[in-house]
Amino acid sequence: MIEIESFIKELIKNDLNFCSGVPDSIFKDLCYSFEKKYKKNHITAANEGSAVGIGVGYYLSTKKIPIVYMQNSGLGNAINPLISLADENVYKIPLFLIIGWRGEKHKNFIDEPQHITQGRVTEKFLNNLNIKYKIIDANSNFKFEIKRLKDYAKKKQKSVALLVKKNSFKKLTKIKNKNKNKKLFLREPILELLVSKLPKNSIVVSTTGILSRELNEIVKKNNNKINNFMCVGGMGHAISIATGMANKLNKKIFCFDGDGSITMHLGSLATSSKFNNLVHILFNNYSHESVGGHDNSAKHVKFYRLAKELGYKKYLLCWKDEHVINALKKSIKSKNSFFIEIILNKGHRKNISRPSEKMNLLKEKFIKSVLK
Ligand SMILES: Cc1ncc(C[n+]2csc(CCOP(=O)(O)OP(=O)(O)O)c2C)c(N)n1
Repeated sequence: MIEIESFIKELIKNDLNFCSGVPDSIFKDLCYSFEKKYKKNHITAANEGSAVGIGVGYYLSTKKIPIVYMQNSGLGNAINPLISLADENVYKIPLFLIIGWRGEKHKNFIDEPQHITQGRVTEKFLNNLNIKYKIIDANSNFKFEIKRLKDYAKKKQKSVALLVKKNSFKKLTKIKNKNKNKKLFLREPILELLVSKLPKNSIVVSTTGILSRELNEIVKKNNNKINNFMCVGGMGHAISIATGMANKLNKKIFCFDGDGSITMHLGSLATSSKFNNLVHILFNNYSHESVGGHDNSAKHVKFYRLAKELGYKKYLLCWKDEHVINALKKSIKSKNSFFIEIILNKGHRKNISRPSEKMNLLKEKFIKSVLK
């Protein structure tokens, strides 16, 4: 396996002194090391397209090649600035991409449904984009690959990519990513509380990552008391799905969102806030917990205040059970768009199950109950 320290040393030796990206579980410890080692030369981006933009800005001010890192799910977000801005037919700005390969085909491993197609088309994407790439795994000669790609990017002024397989990097032994404020609660009991207080058959659209898995278990335990649609992919779009539903249905639509996800496509709130039957609940643990607990780029943002500016008519901040119960009650009665921010501790159970049913069947079941 590749030692993260040697890998970073090699990047720096090749004058790759700056990085921006969105964290990924495939190389979560590497993302930590980027935060720790690159310090001011590291910027966590709101989304992968924005990471490309930040990289372009770095190049324009230094004429040096930036590292842009992401999970392959984020390629879609990155493609627009990659091909319409950094591309060889436009400004010819070289980027050194490091991409985590979810959904890579293994003999004994099938990834989650949202990663299957993305995993299959990742190499095709890179080929179509005319981006030279190298695949690395635990046994790769990474020093050779980094140098070769970097030299090519510099000479041709074109972007290159390292496509990283699962389990390529050795785990770090010391990671301090616990959020120690014991007074704050964890998300799972709050989800349980919310499900217990929501009216039967409430419609909930839940965000990408562990929140949806926790909610899925809770809903099952409660005999499908609510109708939950899990936005398993399309990170950041749960609120837009809820908006599309709120526009068509004459009932309350709840969206359970995460801070990383809400940040990714924040502009969507200017649209969702116009819908008076929408209740947007943000579970803010200040981190991308699902992929390893890295800091979110928006730790300083007071989302409940921002929600007001973006048009939500009611907005509340909660950090205790009684706040949550009260806020939910008010939102259920309200005739206005409603935003609730819940401040949480980081942390989740290690054995939360994944949905076992086919996504398509879950969708059919969901629509059937919505239309009932
Ligand atoms: C476009 C895209 N980029 C990155 C990912 C990987 N990813 C999945 S969940 C997640 C973190 C979500 O953070 P947040 O919304 O704060 O929820 P939390 O993980 O804290 O529960 C990330 C980065 C993804 N699925 N899609």
